[in-house]
Amino acid sequence: MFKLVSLLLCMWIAVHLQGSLTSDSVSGNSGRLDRVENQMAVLQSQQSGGSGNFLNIGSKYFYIEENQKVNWHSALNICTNMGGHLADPENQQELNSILQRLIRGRHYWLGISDLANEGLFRAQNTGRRATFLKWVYGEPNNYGNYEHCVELKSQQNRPFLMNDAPCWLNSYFICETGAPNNDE
Ligand code: MMA
Ligand code: CA
Repeated sequence: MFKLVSLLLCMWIAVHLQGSLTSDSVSGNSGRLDRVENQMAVLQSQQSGGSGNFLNIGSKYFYIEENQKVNWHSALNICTNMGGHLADPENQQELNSILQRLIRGRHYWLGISDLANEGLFRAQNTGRRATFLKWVYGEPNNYGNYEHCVELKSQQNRPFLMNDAPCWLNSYFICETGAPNNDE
């Protein structure tokens, strides 16, 4: 009799445990985790992104994130939360000033993608076709059919140039703003 009661009790516990671990609650938790991670990233960027870390080029300011790697969409959120947007350098002078500061071997997200139309690279900030694109030889190649976000990368001591890469990859990133937020 005691065995039967404890067996029933175990079954009851098992059913309830399973109920609380449905795929719904697991995906809900990972969504929450994503948001927490994103918020952490924003706070870290704000901490390191004081005015001193913005690079003034002409009328623009660029912020180069070197402490944390995130996917393209998180990079977008972080730059927006910093009061700017994921960078889209518009000319060689802007690009050169950025390139000097990048660390070789690293990859940096830019605010350019062909997520809306394959093969048509748009600046995220304006939604318009990106006018200044400097590709690595052979790029963009939409490798594996899943490369829709543009990064800066350098290979084997070659200069940093653009490459289309999978948006879900974690990389460093570059934000841009008209005026840096000195309050952070
Ligand atoms: C990697 C990746 C691609 C790039 C190729 C170039 C294998 O994929 O970085 O985006 O186009 O390398 O060889
Ligand atoms: Ca590519």
